[in-house]
Amino acid sequence: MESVRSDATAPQGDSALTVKILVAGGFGVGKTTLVSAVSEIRPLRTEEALTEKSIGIDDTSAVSQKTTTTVAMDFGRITLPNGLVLFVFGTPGQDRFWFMWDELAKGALGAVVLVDTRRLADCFPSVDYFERRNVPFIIGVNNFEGSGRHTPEQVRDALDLSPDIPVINCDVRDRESAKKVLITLVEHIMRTMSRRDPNALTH
Ligand SMILES: Nc1nc2c(ncn2[C@@H]2O[C@H](COP(=O)(O)OP(=O)(O)OP(=O)(O)O)[C@@H](O)[C@H]2O)c(=O)[nH]1
Ligand SMILES: [Mg+2]
Repeated sequence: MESVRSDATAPQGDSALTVKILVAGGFGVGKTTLVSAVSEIRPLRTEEALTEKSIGIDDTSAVSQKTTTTVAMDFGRITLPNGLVLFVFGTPGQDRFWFMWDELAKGALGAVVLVDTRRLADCFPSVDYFERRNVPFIIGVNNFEGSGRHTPEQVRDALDLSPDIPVINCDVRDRESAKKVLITLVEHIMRTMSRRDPNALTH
């Protein structure tokens, strides 16, 4: 596995500001797809085949073409128009890889929680995880065909989220759409930081 720096604000060559963020959510919701869609470098993936051993453990009914699953993490990098460099880490989606999360979350300034409205409850553990640790997060509703259109307000109500948490629709296969999700997260992180410490962004 390639090694990557996971510090939240590691200087990069020309001292560009880099920020570590996570992409989380339930099994097969599109985390690896999002990281791959936005990354300007060849994304690091740790995919393993879903075999008969996963029958009864991994529910693939909603993503029937899915043949692999993330067993450690995804990693990609994107430079935003304002010059900020995001290190984007995708989490594994299955419960049996929960032990990875604390390590992956170290130094992360924020997270995207992806949601499939056909399987809304799958995102509860991720939402819970970031709420408990006070990590700013936003919800990206990945619009799979057949999932029906839900307004961000309906999703917010269903997840019982506070009004300041952005909820946006996206198609994680589309680079521009996925990029918009990340920009929304960065804006949310900055708002949250300046609310918690009004001088945070001027230091
Ligand atoms: N139709 C459709 N398929 C999608 C969409 N997003 C992802 N997929 C497909 O759904 C499957 C799941 O995508 P992944 O990106 O592997 O999901 P993941 O969240 O990384 O999965 P785990 O790591 O196993 O939890 C893949 O087959 C994708 O091609 C979408 O918006 N629409
Ligand atoms: Mg994955």
